[in-house]
Amino acid sequence: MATLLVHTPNTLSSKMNTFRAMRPIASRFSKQTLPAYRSYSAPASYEFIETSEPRPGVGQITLNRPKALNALSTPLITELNTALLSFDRSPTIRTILLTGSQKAFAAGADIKEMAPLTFSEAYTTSFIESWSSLTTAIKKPIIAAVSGHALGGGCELALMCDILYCTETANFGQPEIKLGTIPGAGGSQRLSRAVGKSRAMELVLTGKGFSGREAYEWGVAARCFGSWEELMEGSLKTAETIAGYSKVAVMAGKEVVNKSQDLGIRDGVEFERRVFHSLFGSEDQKIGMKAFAEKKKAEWTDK
Ligand code: CO8
Repeated sequence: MATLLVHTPNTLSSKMNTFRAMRPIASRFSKQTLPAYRSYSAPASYEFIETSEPRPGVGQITLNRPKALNALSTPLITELNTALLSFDRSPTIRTILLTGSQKAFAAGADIKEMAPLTFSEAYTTSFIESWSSLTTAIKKPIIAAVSGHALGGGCELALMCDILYCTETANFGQPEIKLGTIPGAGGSQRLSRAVGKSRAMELVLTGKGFSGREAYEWGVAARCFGSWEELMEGSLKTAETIAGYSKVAVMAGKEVVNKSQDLGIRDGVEFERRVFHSLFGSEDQKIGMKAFAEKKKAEWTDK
């Protein structure tokens, strides 16, 4: 399997077609072929990431390209997309944790890979389009645990996740301006929504970094922690908490919050109410409310 997952073809167009490439691979992970627990702990399968199941229901992906501070190369992103999709399809994984090392979440897109790229190559191969597939293809919640550098594409990758936790000293930023370019994976859009136009403009146009503490104070991060150990423990705890709820309700919760980023308040509230109504058709709504009334722990069926 390792040779299939480490995707290093010669042509740029085949390199960029990561999302198409990962489908047949991910489809090999069928319910029949995998054991029920720790089914996705297959560290030997990947070269640039590691996967594990550190807590019941929690799938962890660790970016692991230490010599390049986890710079996001196409092969790394291919592996990341493959791992995300297989966790998303897993019957046992309920929440995903995405992290890097203590030193670097990711120091950006791989500058050495991008340097020779021409406009026509980037345009005709939709360069990096599939890098954002986690925002559309993955239905389970993704928590980003960020320590160290989260720059350029690394910052954008963290911003794509559903919940962002970081250390106080994490180093966020969109330094692309220093390389003669601009953010390309949603940084200008997601940062503007998170921190406001003026602050986002300052960050994008100066390339100035911001700390994990600032990320927390500005609302980019949900929480910040004093140490790497606390970050990982806090992130795992939250992941485990979410993994303990009904899969149906969690998926619906993610869907409605994400819709708020696309819709105006009136349409958003309407959409939320429709999804809320639809949950009265789930078994878990009956189970959850009955368990409350009977002062019992709900045993979810995910139906
Ligand atoms: N790309 C490729 N290699 C990198 C990158 C990168 N982004 N960042 C670090 N490296 C490599 C270095 O070249 C070096 O390799 P080598 O040992 O072979 O020379 C190794 O990692 C260690 O780096 P440093 O020696 O520079 O380590 P320092 O601790 O001195 O500095 C920094 C750490 C400050 C993080 C520094 O490495 C740096 O400034 N890196 C570049 C940061 C940057 O500009 N990032 C933005 C890139 S552009 C981008 O991300 C566009 C986004 C497009 C969309 C992406 C979608 C997900």
